[in-house]
Formats: sequence, structure tokens, C-alpha cells
Amino acid sequence: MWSNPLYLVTDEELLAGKDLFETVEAAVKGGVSLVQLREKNSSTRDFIERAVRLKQILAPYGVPLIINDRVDVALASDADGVHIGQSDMPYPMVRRLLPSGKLIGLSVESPRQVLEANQYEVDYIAASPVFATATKTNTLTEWSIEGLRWIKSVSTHFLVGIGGIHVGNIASLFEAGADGVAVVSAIIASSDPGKAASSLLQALKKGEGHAKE
Ligand code: TZP
Ligand code: MG
Repeated sequence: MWSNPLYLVTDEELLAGKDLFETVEAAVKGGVSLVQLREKNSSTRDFIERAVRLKQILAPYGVPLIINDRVDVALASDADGVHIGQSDMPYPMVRRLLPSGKLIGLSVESPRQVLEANQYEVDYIAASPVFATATKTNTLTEWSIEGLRWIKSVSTHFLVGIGGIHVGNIASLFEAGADGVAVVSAIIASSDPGKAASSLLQALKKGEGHAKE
């Protein structure tokens, strides 16, 4: 859907003192093609300010900005879309509130949620999590590569994998049919986010090659 299938999701804590904006821009230079701003602890005002600034930084690269959870923040900052989970605002309401053309991503954590999402006009679903991860622990279960393959076989949507992804396993997601991958710690926690992104992209392209064989 986007120029390449590597997405970045931010995490304030994992930055470990690095600057959010510099980190995201370095990752974009390294090849990330979509950014989700995920703020779990900031005030609404800080969230909006970060979104507005990030949007300005990403615009010259043509990289869309997605806002995690908060439709109001997405609207206020004129971001490119919203990513919702199963306990956030329900999809039909998000669809009604967002102007047409804005993107909606939806996390799926169970087979029932995957099938239900087929009734929704979402731009992608995110299999959450593919592998166990310390970055997010309030999830139902791990999909694993087998689960990802099952989702691909029944879902009508663009499929993104998230959770526990690194250079060593990113290719396996594409072999299983993922259309994109989203990472947090593999880039955000790196001391060289640009290099981390380009290494992931390189490893991912090997998987894409396999998938087409
Ligand atoms: N949703 C499902 S897993 C996850 C989110 C936001 C965190 C993924 O983080 P990491 O560090 O890439 O495992
Ligand atoms: Mg959420």
C-alpha cells in the first residue's frame, strides 16, 4: 500500500533519552514508509503538538502519519489516519468521524476479530502481536507465523504484522504472506535508528523475494 512495507510505531520510553523527532526522521531516511505516533502517557495537548510537528517533518518525505487510539488528536493535527485497537473507539464511529481519504488501521488479536474486520473498510489490519514482546503485554495471545498464514488465507485486508520483529525474523513474516511489518523497539531503542531501519528493510526484501518464488 505504501512505498515499502516497513512501518514505525513510536514509544516515548524506549527512546531512552533520544529525541523523538530526530529518531523518526533518521528512521525515515533509513527507509520507513509510514509512522504511527503512539503516546500512552502524554497530555492531549502534548500529543497534538507532537503530531503537528511530526507531520511537518514527514511531509517532505511523503510519509503518512497515523495517530494511535485518538481520533480527536488525528483530526486536530490533520494527520493521515488513526490506528485503533479492540478496546478503542469502535470502527463504525471512527469511520463516521474521519473525513474520507483518511486511513484506518485496526489491531486484531483473535480469529473472531479477523473475520469481523472483513466487514469493515479498514486500510489494514495489524496481527497483534505476532511474537511476544515486552513493548506491549496487554494482548490476548501470540499469532505466530502459523497464525499469520491463517489470517492471510481468510482476511480481505492488507495485513501488517507487529510484535517482536527484528532483523532475524522479519523475512519469515513475508514468507507467511504479510504485506507489511511494524516495529517499535527494533528501531526506536536502537542507538542508530537510521541504520536499524535500513537493515530491517534489507532483511525484509529477502523475505519478499522468497514469497514470490
Ligand atoms: N501492538 C502489538 S505488539 C506492539 C504493539 C504496539 C508492540 C510491538 O513492539 P516491538 O518492540 O516491535 O515488539
Ligand atoms: Mg489502542
